[in-house]
Amino acid sequence: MNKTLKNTGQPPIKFTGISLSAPKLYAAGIPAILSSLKFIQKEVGVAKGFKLLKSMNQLGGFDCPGCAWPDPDDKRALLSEYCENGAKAISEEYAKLKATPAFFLKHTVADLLDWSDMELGKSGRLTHPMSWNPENDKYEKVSWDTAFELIASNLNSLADPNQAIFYTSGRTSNEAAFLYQLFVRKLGTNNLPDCSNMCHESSGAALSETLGIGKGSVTLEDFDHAELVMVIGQNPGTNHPRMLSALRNTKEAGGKIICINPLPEAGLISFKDPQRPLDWVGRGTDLADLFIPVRINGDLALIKAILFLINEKEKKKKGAQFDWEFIASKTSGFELFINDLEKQDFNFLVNQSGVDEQLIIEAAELVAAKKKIIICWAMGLTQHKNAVSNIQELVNLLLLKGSIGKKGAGTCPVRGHSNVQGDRTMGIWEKPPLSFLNKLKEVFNFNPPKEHGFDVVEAIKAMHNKKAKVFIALGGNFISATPDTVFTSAAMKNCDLTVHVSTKLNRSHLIHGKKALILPVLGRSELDVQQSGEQFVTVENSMGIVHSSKGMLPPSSENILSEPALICRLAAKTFENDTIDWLALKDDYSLIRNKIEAVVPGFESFNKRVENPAGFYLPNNARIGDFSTTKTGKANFTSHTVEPLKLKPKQLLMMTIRTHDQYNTTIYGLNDRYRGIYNERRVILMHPDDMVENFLHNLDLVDINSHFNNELRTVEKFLVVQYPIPKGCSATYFPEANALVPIGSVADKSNTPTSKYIVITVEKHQQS
Ligand SMILES: Nc1nc2c(c(=O)[nH]1)N[C@H]1C(S)=C(S)[C@@H](COP(=O)(O)OP(=O)(O)OC[C@H]3O[C@@H](n4cnc5c(=O)[nH]c(N)nc54)[C@H](O)[C@@H]3O)O[C@H]1N2
Ligand SMILES: Nc1nc2c(c(=O)[nH]1)N[C@H]1C(S)=C(S)[C@@H](COP(=O)(O)OP(=O)(O)OC[C@H]3O[C@@H](n4cnc5c(=O)[nH]c(N)nc54)[C@H](O)[C@@H]3O)O[C@H]1N2
Ligand SMILES: [Mo]
Repeated sequence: MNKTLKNTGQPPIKFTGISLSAPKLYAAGIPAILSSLKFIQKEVGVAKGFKLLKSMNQLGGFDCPGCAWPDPDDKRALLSEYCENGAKAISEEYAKLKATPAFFLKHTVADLLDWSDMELGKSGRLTHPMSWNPENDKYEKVSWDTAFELIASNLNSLADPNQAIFYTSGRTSNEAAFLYQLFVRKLGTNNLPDCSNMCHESSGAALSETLGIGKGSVTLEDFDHAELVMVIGQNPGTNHPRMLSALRNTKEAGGKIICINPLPEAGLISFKDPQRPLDWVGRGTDLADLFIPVRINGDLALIKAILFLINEKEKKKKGAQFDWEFIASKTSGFELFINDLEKQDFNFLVNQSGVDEQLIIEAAELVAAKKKIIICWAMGLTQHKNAVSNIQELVNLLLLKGSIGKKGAGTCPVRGHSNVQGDRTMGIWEKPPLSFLNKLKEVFNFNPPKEHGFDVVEAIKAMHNKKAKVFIALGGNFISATPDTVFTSAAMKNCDLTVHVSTKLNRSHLIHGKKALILPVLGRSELDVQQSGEQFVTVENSMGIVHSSKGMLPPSSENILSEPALICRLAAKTFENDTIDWLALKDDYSLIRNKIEAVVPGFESFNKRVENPAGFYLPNNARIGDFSTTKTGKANFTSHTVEPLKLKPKQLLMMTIRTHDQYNTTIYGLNDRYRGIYNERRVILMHPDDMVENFLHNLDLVDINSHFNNELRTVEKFLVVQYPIPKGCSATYFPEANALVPIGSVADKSNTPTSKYIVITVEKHQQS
């Protein structure tokens, strides 16, 4: 099937039998518990499943491989810190089924390309290192030594180390990440793209410039003290379910919540806490005091309009709105900012936000009276051309209110992968700061390269034009997660060698270079025993707490390695007689932590402090109101222009979003329960008026064209689903629609693909 499609890296077109119901108005509750139990029973089995849940996110247990939302610092009741999607994440990781060499013997790569993403993942845990044999188009078992020799000889024969690319996904532990970047820099390149480049890179860029730290400033406790929490461009009910408890705490302490999202996501409206049986029968907690259905990328205009109204109020009564003392002592650039704000045309802003003026007035009223504000955001803000501006405009709001560096207030970029923030701290970054490189030099006695490396988009382009020849991925699913699938697919196939360090089979293993390896590793839940005994690793959550994570179940196979061991053995093979004793580091992870302590600020007495099972906070200048790390030495106001939306007739904006049954490219199931869309992923959510204008009915089959500059990209056969989405906006699921995200369409400054802003037209599919 789909002969021409499947070699382009896109999932095959298979329809699974859609059914629809009304979108849900609350998140969690009994359906969430039932759904978790179903997954655990099916994928892991009851006994092991219960053992897993008991240990997940508990003090001394292992860190949930799902999202990066933090756990409470102190009390954690049995089973209390799991959520439905955490249960799915762990069931998916510790699967009963195994993708053994016998499995690969049965299926050629060409055959596997016909499998859906869900089917690939459900083939089970990888058990042996595998090497692709071009003669029979199958992956075959190899020894670890052979695999390492192949990689080492390819790396050592490159004319320039910058011809190799080393991707990282955000599940990698601190220990593995630190070793990996050390290996890569010792080799001589900063080509360390990571999933962050597609995720919160825009947040990092925006916050570093304005507040002098690329991370958020709040702690979990701040939610108990906030007068107002704004949740913008984020779907916590699905992607960070444990965040709903924090929002509930805000409400119970008398705080207000504003949600800004094109979609009325269930978790934004109301929440029934699975840990509170009384909630199950009642209404639960109403979360949003105000829900604003912003147009896709209407946020900058919307926030500016709110600030405009607040400034008008301030002019009437000085000091009622702005925190003048904070502005005077802590910030820079206020005059420029306020002059620019006063010049704005309010009606233009209202118009560009796509929101009724009345709602903006209500939002301004809610913001007006408050001085302790937390702003949370995720991909709905970061994956736009003007993503950095979006976030900096939010910073402007916080600065006007003096709402940062104090209890109950601050920035909360809600991170995705469970250790994506830690990986950055460990140096997984194509643009490492000089201070970090100098420390590496001092501690390890070599000259790390200073030239910046490739980020994700640049890496794809480099492989496409054959400047890069070796691609190695520590986790992740590069083909399906990156933009412009057809282009990226051609890029990967250009490589001489592609290597994937993975737990499960995915499409990136099937769209490969001239030589290809799959190297299986331990997951979070598994016991990691090395020469010096049982090991644990460490991770950093969304709020900068570093803590240990220790697996407890027997490894899925005796032939798999831990990530740290894999990197050490590869390094030892690549650099013979190296000054770094890689094999000793592998035997005892506390030695790796000593090296981290020597290089990375904030990790003093690392091994000692991590003995506290709740972990420790890393230093955070914004949290304590110290902005001396910015260029001006103060927190910076910034001014941003709202570009008017220019669409041609029939063009719509499209965002690519996650369903309730997936973890990025890992598809747990086919239901998007909260949105009432069951058993199908190939859908496009549309406003009824846009359907009428295009002569479309519910469940019509359409092709979607993406228009960027003069380029045209098309995907075929999506089912139209009428949905409460603002007119002119539409939504599809990631990764099915990634072929529509142009490689050239990226955010200013962060170079993040604009996965939430794709200009499309739809047309009825013509049966050929
Ligand atoms: N279960 C589960 N958990 C996950 C993940 C997962 O796939 N599954 N992924 C993890 C990762 S890596 C990440 S980064 C996070 C992602 O977490 P989210 O950012 O919540 O994920 P998305 O599905 O991309 O949803 C973006 C939300 O932004 C809204 N949105 C889109 N465009 C706009 C816009 O222009 N303006 C506004 N205001 N809103 C907009 C969408 O309607 C949607 O509700 O979750 C993490 N946690
Ligand atoms: N269109 C569109 N594209 C997007 C997004 C979007 O919203 N829209 N979101 C972007 C975002 S926010 C992100 S973060 C990226 C995600 O990009 P990635 O991180 O590259 O993708 P994942 O789907 O999370 O990776 C899943 C694979 O990781 C492997 N894996 C799982 N656990 C482990 C482990 O413990 N160790 C190792 N070594 N491997 C493991 C498994 O083999 C699994 O198949 O996608 C981005 N792409
Ligand atoms: Mo992410």
